[in-house]
Amino acid sequence: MSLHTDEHYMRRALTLAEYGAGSVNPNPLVGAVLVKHGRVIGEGWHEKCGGLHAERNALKNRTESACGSTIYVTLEPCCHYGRTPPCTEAILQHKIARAVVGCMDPNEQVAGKGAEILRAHGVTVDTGVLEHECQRQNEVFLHYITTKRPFVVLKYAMTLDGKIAAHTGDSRWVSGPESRAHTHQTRNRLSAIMVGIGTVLADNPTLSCRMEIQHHPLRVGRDPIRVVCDSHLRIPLDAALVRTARAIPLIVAHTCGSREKADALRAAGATVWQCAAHGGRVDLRDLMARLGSEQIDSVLLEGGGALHWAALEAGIVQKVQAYIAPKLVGGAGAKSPVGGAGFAKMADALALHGTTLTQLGDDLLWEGYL
Ligand code: AOF
Ligand code: ZN
Repeated sequence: MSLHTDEHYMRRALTLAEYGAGSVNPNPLVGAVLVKHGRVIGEGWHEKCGGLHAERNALKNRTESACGSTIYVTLEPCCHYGRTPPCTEAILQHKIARAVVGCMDPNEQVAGKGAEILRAHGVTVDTGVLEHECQRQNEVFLHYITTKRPFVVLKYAMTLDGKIAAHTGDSRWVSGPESRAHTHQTRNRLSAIMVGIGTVLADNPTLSCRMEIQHHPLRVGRDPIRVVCDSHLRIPLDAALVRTARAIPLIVAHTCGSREKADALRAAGATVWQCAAHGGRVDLRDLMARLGSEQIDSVLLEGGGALHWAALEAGIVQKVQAYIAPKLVGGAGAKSPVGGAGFAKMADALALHGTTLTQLGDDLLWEGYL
């Protein structure tokens, strides 16, 4: 089988894996394609956490015996009993001859053992096909399974002159419709969305996922859990976030709010966490540890500037998504995406690596990793 053919089927497996976006967390996105005599005889993906793995779904959907076939799978097949039995057993039972793997699974229960077991039973295993793409698709899972902390994406939209709002605070809209649709795809993909109390008081957002999800068979997004950093519990009981707390989970993280306010928020359906303090504010490392222990594998950080700086300073951010709109709004007092004290020297600035640029309508999306 040529490398070209392997990459072709792995690309198909990547497309299938993407259909699980929004439903699999904290599990990985995984796609699988079964190929026999140059024909696809089965396809599947991991549809939801707790459901069948991609390999078993591809086998379930097969149109003929998988004996002697090749399975293309974006992640190393598992070999452990989790919520579901090992995929390696299914591969062996069905006498699959070859497994082509995108990237390895660092879950310590798997971590190379899946491939090893298959090889020990005579299955040809080739690894690392479109490895980089497969790792990027599962950046959330790969981070969470190894650190038990959520993968944090810092997201903002700014004008070409670096403002996230006019000097009056008006910010509807900085970016264009294509960028905003893209943001909703990300809200669907990540488990939680986090803002500071300043953003809640200024914009009264709902932080839901309102857009149709492209590349998804059902085309509906799901809402991320909302998290607000609110040291003094200043969030109004009639804030949109609180009013929708029974329908979409809301976590309010504070350090020194009153017990009465905490009780009132709980009565409205919110979850209230008292967190450790760091410089008088919610200790973000403590908060990330708690979110991680609640199976929240990812957080989209959507403002404001003070929280962004605190998050960068605490070292909890993995990825930056900056939407840049070709507009100039000016204003010495107009806010920029990252506030706080800032670094004194340009040489100290945080540099992103692995950057990509995507054009979305007239806007540019600049993504990179810290
Ligand atoms: C695969 N294919 O489609 C998935 C894998 O609780 P479980 O049974 O769903 O197991 C979850 C673990 O299994 C997860 O942490 C990851 O290591 C692996 N997920 N593996 O071969 C799949 N979803
Ligand atoms: Zn599995």
